[in-house]
Amino acid sequence: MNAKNVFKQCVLGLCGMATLAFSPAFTTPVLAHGERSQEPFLRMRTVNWYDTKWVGKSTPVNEITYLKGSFHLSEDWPRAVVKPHRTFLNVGSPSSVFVRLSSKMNGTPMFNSGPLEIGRDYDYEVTLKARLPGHHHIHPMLAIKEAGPVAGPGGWMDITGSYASFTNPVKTLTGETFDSETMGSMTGIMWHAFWVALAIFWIGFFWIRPMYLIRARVLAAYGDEILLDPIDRKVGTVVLIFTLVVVTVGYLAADAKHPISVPLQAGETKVKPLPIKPNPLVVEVTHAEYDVPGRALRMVLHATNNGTQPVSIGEFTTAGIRFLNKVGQTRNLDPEYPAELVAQAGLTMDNEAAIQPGQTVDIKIESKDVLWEVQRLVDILHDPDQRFAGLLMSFTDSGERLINHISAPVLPVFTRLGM
Ligand SMILES: [Cu+2]
Repeated sequence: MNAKNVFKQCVLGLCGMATLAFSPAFTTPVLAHGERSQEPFLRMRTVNWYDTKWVGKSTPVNEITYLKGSFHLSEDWPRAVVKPHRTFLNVGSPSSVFVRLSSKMNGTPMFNSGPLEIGRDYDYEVTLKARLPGHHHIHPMLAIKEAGPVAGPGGWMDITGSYASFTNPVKTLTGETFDSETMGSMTGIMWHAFWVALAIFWIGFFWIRPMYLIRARVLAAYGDEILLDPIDRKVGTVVLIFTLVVVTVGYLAADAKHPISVPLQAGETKVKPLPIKPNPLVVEVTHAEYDVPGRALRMVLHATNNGTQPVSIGEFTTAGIRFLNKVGQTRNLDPEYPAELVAQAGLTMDNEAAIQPGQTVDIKIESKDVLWEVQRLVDILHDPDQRFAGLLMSFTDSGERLINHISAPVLPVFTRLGM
């Protein structure tokens, strides 16, 4: 059995253990991996994901698939969260079930991190190569420096086949081809084993001459002077010199073997946001409240249609969760979107009529569903600034989709008021 096979057997063994450890969790149908515990102000008021597509519900090992969609960076970005000065587009998955071959934002490669603009929109596409077979919950994810990763909506993607047949050949700029799955793994294992052995020797040496507890008591009673044994000093000096020599020789050897290397994350990606589309619909939230027993966010929208066509509201989406009415269902709902994140008839309005050109209306709109509780978005009511944000999607008669970012403070209410 060669090094390559040893490494693959280790990966399979670890995955097997992980599957066994987590298998009881998969007895419930829509269990994911903890995204609901992310604070709702982060999920609703930073990255507003939309049009997420998990391309290829089932992909054989070694085949390519995609995760794509769009997001808007909320104008209501919380004061407590660091602004997106440095961000990195990633995929949230249970371990490296896919290899991310490339990620692009508005067509720009995103192998480096870079700044993004609040209030603007971005399209993204991540190219994934299937690696570990299974039924996996996959999220788009935007890592924001000093704020953490913000996960988008999760959808299931299956990988079929066998990991044993997985290869990931990479051609370097110097013309060499190697399998990145196994390249350098024995070197990594060797260095881990070496440092573990050195650490065991170091701890073991002080362990047997006398035990820690005895040393601690001597230290407390008489100070450290009488603990300094000449042999301790000698061994300490030898280990220090040995470590420095090993690190230096190791560095020089690696540098001689691979003289041309490109440090990752040395640069910065500058992505242009999508152009701002003219939006004839102006929307402002003049009042918002969350009905706790009714599980409904109720808003009063002050909307003006400055366009030439009637506009119908069809969807309110926040944190990847979608509240739709009939208009939204027919005009905007991709049937592949995870059903557990959609409130099919979750959006109602006191006036369903389209907003006519030149008209200004005050609409009472309600997004009502148990998803507010299930997805733990109701926790905004425990925040010091009780606010929500999300995207309101409306449609003109000619089929154009208008997206308005809306946000407002939310008042909790416990009885249904006459809204
Ligand atoms: Cu998940």
